[in-house]
Amino acid sequence: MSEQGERATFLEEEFGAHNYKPLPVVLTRGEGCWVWDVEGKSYLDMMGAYSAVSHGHAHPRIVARLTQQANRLSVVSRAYHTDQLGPFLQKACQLTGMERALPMNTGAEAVETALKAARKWAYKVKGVPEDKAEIIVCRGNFHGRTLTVISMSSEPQYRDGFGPFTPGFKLIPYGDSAALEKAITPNTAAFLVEPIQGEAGIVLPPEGYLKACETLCRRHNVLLICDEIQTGLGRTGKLLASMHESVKPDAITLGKALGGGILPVSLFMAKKEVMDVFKPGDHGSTFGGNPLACAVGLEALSVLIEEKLIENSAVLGAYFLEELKKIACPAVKSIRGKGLFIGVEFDLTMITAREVCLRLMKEGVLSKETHETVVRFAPALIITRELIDLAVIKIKKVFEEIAHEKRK
Ligand code: IF1
Repeated sequence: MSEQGERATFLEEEFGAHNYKPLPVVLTRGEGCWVWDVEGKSYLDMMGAYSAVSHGHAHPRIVARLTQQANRLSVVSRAYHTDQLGPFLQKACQLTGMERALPMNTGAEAVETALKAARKWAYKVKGVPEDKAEIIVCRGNFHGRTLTVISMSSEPQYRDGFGPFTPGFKLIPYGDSAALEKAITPNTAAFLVEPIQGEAGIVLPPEGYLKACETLCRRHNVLLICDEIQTGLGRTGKLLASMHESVKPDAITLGKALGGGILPVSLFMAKKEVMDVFKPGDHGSTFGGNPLACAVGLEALSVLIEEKLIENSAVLGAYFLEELKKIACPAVKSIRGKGLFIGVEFDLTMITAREVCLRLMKEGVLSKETHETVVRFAPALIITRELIDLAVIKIKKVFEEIAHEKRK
């Protein structure tokens, strides 16, 4: 690594918290599906910041809108109206079919907002006794890193040393609607679920699972809340992953790509009956709904539709998945995904996903492991067939190298 790279990593090590273990690469520039390190080496970004860069790096329209708005008005707080918030919320509601939206910044904040709304709806509308509301979530969930959100987590590392935890959550197996029915009580406020579990390793539930959960929630007057922060905005080949089964959640959370690959922008969205439990002063955020974020968010939604990124995700995602499945490698246990949301699971007795990512990095492909066994591929939705073919050549080289080593 160059002196510049060494210095950058030293400063991160010396002055930063050690809450990540990044791959040994120092990035300095990004454009479209490409990023460059400080030595000038280019990489295909096949992870897209965990689906936050669906529009590609430095999308011209989004950068232009960002610059224009930044030179006009960025942050004024919600103490006043602005000319950017209403149009952004309207567009988001029109596209998703939700009736109302509450703007926040990060995904975890949108999830926290969802939890507060669900509990307040349980007390004020459903009639659950005060402080008795229960929220059901799935084992293997990932909804963010705040204390209440990790209180719902089944992942020991995400909880270790952070107790005491927020009460009121029930964990059930993912993909099992009978388990949901068994867990529902008269005090159940909501069922919060990822349509496809991302962090767990791109885990797809059985066909019809989400639809069955929707039916159960309706029958028992339980809110169905889909966390679409990673699966939403075209990532799986539909605007929302819940649309694959024509499921209409009572509420959703959006984030990541909503910020156009540039800013943190998130939304909690819901039907009026749920959102209207919030009265002035109940909830808020300094930066939530700031005009700069709204301008970028609106442009991100417009680009998503006008550049047909959702359709591209469906078509090229299917193509990418098929190409990956053609690669023979005994260390690969499974290849799964929907749209451009793909995970390759490796046999840990043969190789770790991190080792695979290191080898991919040397070939000029950037990805990231999850839970030691899964390499995720979630490139920008602007990707072309040519770039997928280029990525497949490099991925194939690494997978076949591994196959050769393991056959010895
Ligand atoms: C990390 C992965 C992890 C999310 C879903 C809410 C949030 C996320 C479905 C919170 C965030 C990020 C967090 C980041 C790595 C990445 C991630 F699944 F995407 F790969 F952690 F598992 N709901 N996921 O996926 O959104 O507050 O981060 O904006 O924490 O390391 P956030």
